[in-house]
Amino acid sequence: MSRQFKKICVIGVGYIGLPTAAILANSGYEVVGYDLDEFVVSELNQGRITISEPHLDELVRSEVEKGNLRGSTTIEEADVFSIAVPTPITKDKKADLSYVVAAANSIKDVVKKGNLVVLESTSPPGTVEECIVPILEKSGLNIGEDVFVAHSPERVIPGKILEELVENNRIIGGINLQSSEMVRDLFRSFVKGEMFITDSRTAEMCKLMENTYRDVNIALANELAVICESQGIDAWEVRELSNQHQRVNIHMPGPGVGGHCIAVDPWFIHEKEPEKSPLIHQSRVINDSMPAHVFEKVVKSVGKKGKVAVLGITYKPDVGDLRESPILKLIDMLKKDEANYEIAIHDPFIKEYNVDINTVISHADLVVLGVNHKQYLNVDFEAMHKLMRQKNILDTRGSWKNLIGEDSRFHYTLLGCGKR
Ligand code: SAJ
Repeated sequence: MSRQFKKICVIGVGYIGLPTAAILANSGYEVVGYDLDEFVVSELNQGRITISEPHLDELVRSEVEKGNLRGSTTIEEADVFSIAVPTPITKDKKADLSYVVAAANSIKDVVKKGNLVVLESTSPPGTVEECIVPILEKSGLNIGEDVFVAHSPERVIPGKILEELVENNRIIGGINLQSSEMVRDLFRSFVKGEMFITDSRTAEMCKLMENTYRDVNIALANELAVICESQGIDAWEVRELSNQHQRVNIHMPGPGVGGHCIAVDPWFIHEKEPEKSPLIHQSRVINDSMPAHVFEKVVKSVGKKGKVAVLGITYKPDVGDLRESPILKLIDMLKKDEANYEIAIHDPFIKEYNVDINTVISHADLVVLGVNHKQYLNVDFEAMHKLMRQKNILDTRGSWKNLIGEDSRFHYTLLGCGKR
């Protein structure tokens, strides 16, 4: 625990703020989770969590019981303010910084000499310098001398947040060296990874580029998939063989990119430099076009009627997170089209759809594997075959290729494969 700080106010107790608050509490600090959402705060004060993340409930319950962590709907004085609010995207694909602005405004009213402000939320380059610092200056304090400010982007992956908060390397971009060093001292209490110091603009760009790197690579894989479908080639085989080369890492094609990060962050770069980011822009367009591509495959498989059973609707495997899920977009298309589909959904990670899989599959004309949850590797294909009306399978993840790809009793379509 850093001897410099005792009390930490985490602003925004959502996907990042809540696990961060719990870990800080567990590291010996007095932590207040400040959030405007009264329900979230009241649940927190009863030791309950409002997001789905493995092991977080136990940690939050125990820290609340020990009195190290509590929620509040009003901002309080503290030694450190950690901003972990959402930075959503507007309809015209611009960063909506209203939550960051609101957070900075609330800090401005209680900030004191010696305080540290850390922005964890993913933000366009320049947010710390051009948005947060000017607001904090209204407190009358000298920012950089009296109050220290840095950006240290969170880079944890949903499903492994608690583990990655501790194990991941951190980038710390202060408005000056002292700010960065103060964050490093704070993080030392729980971070086992390496910590790298830079300026705030660079830290902002690093985070955006990490997710953009993934997005561009996934777009390349998706483009390969579409090309292979018309060239009579299996993109999955191309990927497997090409990746034998030591300098090649082709990502996985799929029904599109979901989640709140990879599908959003590239826009924050494009917004700043629209003329200079055609590759980043085109990658977003390609990935966003994938649900419609899958929809066309549904129509090709069963026409515009019949029962479609969708297995897996979360944005990625083995998490209960639906944010920006491309499969939900596909389901919207199936519902909206003039077609007449009966849609049945199964997903073990979503309470509403954690239903009997046999009922979902029963009399289906098409089964779409939407997400490759581990559980779907153990599907009883004998039973599936018996239960289905027409034996059409559409695998959007390449998961069932080796299980039923060669089974002539099914009409198996694989996204990215032009061989069958
Ligand atoms: N996906 C593909 N093909 C692939 C890999 C992923 O289609 O080869 C799809 C997934 O199905 C999913 C989406 O991309 O729909 C994103 O999934 P993901 O697991 O790659 O990433 P996220 O969004 O869960 O988390 C990312 C992570 N960033 C990087 O790996 C660079 C995480 O470390 C970040 O903290 C997180 O974004 C964030 O909060 O920014």
